[in-house]
Amino acid sequence: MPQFDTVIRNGTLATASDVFAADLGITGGRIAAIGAGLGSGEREIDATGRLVLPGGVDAHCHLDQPSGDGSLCADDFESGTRAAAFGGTTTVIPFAAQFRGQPLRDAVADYHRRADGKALIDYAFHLIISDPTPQLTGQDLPALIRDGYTSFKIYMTYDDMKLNDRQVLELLDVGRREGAMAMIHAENADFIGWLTDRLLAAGHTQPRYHAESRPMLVEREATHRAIAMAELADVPILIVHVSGREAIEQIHWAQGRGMRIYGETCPQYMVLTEHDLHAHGFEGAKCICSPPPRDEANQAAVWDALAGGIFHIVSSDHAPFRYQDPRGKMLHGPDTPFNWVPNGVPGIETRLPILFSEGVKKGRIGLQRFVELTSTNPAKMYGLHPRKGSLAIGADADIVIYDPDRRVTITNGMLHHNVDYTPYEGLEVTGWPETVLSRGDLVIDRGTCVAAAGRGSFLRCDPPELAKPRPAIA
Ligand code: DUC
Ligand code: ZN
Ligand code: ZN
Repeated sequence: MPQFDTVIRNGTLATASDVFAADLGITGGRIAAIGAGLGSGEREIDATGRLVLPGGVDAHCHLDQPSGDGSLCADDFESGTRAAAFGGTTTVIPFAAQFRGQPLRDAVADYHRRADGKALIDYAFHLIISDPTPQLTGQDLPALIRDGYTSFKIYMTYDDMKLNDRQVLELLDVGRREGAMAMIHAENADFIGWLTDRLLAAGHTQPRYHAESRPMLVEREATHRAIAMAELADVPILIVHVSGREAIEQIHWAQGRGMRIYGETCPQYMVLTEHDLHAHGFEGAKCICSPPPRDEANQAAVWDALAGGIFHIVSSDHAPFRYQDPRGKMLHGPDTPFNWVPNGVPGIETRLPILFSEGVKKGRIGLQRFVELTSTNPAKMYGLHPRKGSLAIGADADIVIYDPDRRVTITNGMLHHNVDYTPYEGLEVTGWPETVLSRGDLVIDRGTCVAAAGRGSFLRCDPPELAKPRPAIA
């Protein structure tokens, strides 16, 4: 009689703190044992020469998220979570976005309908607040936080989403009272509007001008203001998708003053530059995202902050829009002006491989730091730890068996999202996820998806420990 449902044998286990040789036993969807020479399993997986990692937690991705401009989010919860799983991610936290005028509960119900019966892996939701009425701040948001939606995103830009400073402060105050994590998109909307009008008036409509309409100082100013608001409200915040040095300096400065300011960055800021927006014809639109990719010096600053501990998490910010598509990047035809091009790049499947190859393999970060940034910290940041994000007895058996030596040239044809391009076409990486388990179930078996849509479960998040204000010590 086998002792375990599954035993993963002879692998090298890596957590945020340790790397060691061991077998791992799974029973009832949870990790039941870690040790040498474990008893038999009903299923035996040989992980010789492989890394055994906690499954990735992609805490910033957009799935089946409608926008007001008529563009279409190319991935729904089925294609998006399948692609995520192929890339070694076992938990996603996309957004339930509120339209102005929409009751927040209705937005949440809408996204549950979108996810239900489709997701292949487990998922939680962040809220996006675009209309912070007294009803929302007084009743609806606190109730949802108590129901397990313990994080919300605030936009300082985008006309249909942006909040003014007073509204941001009101929301940070709710987060403080109820124990939720606030994620801030930090770009100054008026600066962008002013620069955009000048560029368009000069006839500069091509994709490359997207970067000129949102220079680093636009992000630096908003990052500083967000930190000041967090200080005033006395609450931790996370600055999402940080693109370069000047914003990093603001976060580092705040951390140096003892503030709980967290930072997220994404692979696009490690391997793309604004030069990619200059590509021939309209091709640069493929890399339009906000904030935009910067230059090599900013890439180096991002790597320093990853290695030096300033960043806490690496997410994909997967925002999938098709290129050759009137509901995608070519929303207003093949010469769509930069300010009408849907913002975002796909990257849910390539997040781990790019960070592993460019980071671990090239010696910029260690393996434990890789696990921390891609799995453990995102689980902690959003109240899912220790259930997710670690290889610990009793944790969900969400596991990636990773081939650290497989050499892959990324092409869109090998990816599983519903997008007709990848911004990483031709990028050579070393290391790729081979087999992926979610709650002990095989999802990806040596490169083949064996899971059914709808097996993923909704996760209620706890109030994150990291969202707690610093205690006042007399
Ligand atoms: N920027 C965002 O803020 N969200 C989606 C994609 C993007 O580029
Ligand atoms: Zn954003
Ligand atoms: Zn985003």
